[in-house]
Amino acid sequence: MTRILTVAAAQLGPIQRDENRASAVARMIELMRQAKGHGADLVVYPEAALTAFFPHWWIEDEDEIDSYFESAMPGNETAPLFAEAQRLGIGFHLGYCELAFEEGRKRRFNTAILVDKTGAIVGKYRKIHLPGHPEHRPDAPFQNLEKCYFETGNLGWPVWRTMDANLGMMICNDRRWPESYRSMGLQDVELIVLGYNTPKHNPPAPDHDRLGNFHNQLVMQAGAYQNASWVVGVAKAGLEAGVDQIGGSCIIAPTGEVVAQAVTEGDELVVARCDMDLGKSYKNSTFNFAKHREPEMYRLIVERKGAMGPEGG
Ligand code: CDT
Repeated sequence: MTRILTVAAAQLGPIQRDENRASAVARMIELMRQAKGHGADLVVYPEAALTAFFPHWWIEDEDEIDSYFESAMPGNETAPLFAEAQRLGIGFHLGYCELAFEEGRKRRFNTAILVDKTGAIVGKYRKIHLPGHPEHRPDAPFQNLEKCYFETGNLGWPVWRTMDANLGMMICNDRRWPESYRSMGLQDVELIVLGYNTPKHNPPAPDHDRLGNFHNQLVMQAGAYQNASWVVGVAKAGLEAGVDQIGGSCIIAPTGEVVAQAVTEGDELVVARCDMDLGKSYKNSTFNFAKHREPEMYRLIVERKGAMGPEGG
């Protein structure tokens, strides 16, 4: 019997600075209802989906910083999203900014959760690759202060068995790094979901700007193919508080092919029926890790020994 998971990528257009969570959640619920109409089992929302992407601004006031974080999930404002998902019998993935009290102190993470069709949180991931810079750059057109506002994620890359499939998560910048995919590929992941907030302009390297959409797709298609997994990447797109962000939310098959893609920079749903067994032939042939992968050889190469003899290359 085939294992079809119908997945909806729920791209969000910009959330402006003065838009409250209730409004953002209402937009997400509208997309969730559309997804249900398409027979979706799982809806994937963007990174930090509840507010404008505040790491683009320098904020000094601690209370103001905290106001962009959730100290409970679900909390008062997100409870309607959970209730609707439960009513519709649909799972979802949500990126948000998490305020935690751990090890006797306040901690802030860029977090994502996986919620099953009963409304239960079955998985949590905290972003590991935090891009940008920790210090205020007053001369830059906008900031990229994730290193200032978040701690590095401390939960690794687990893979969860839920909805009859092996699911994993990463967040935005993680998608540019092969080890994010590989860590889950080694756990037989079948579907990786992620959200992103990616400015069209990269102030430290403006010559990369023309390639923003290409690189977005390149890394996710490569990660999907090399690990024989579905990858679903979902943007918060468009002009948000003066920062223009790419769209291009897409659903990518384990073949590396894009099977569905958003065409706007606003709220938009794209849906695909994803066969969770589609990656099997790749996992059993080209990417049979047990047969063809030689971790010991990689270690020797890194240590500049190995294939080229004890003198190194
Ligand atoms: N949110 C996030 O991680 N954004 C980064 C911007 C980096 S600029 C190349 C991203 O990788 O999309």
